[in-house]
Amino acid sequence: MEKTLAIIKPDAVKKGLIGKIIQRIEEEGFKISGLKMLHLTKEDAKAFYIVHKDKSFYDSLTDFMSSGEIVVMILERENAISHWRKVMGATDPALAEPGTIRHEFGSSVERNAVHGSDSPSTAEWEISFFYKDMQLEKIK
Ligand code: DAT
Ligand code: MG
Repeated sequence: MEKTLAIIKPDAVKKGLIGKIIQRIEEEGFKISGLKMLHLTKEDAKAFYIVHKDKSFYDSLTDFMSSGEIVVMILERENAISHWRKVMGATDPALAEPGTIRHEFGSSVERNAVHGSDSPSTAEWEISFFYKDMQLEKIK
């Protein structure tokens, strides 16, 4: 089964949406094979979003992502990567389709409630960013 990395971002955690988002994930047929809550430092957030280091929003995005608790999950399903991106909706909640998580719960392009990997190589890199080899052995 394909795996992807999902994050419930600080805005959604602060709004008390962890339960609703996890319920949706399970209803969509994902198996949650890793789950933890953590609070990224600014340095952690900069490392995770290094691909965006030259973007104008990098500083603000990494401030936001280190502003509170997040919930990090490994999701497994057939076509997990593309299916999770479909359930999340477009990056900008204003453009996200009704019924998507970002349409329902996002409040701006930056505070868009959830993250999802965008390709198999990104998923592999993002999963290993949060889960070290020893932990991964245990959830195979
Ligand atoms: P996605 O999260 O849909 O994969 P992305 O990888 O292009 O989107 O950007 C990563 C995050 O950066 C995104 O979830 C929110 C933030 N972001 C993207 N574009 C932005 C913009 N124009 N202004 C502010 N934040 C932005
Ligand atoms: Mg992305």
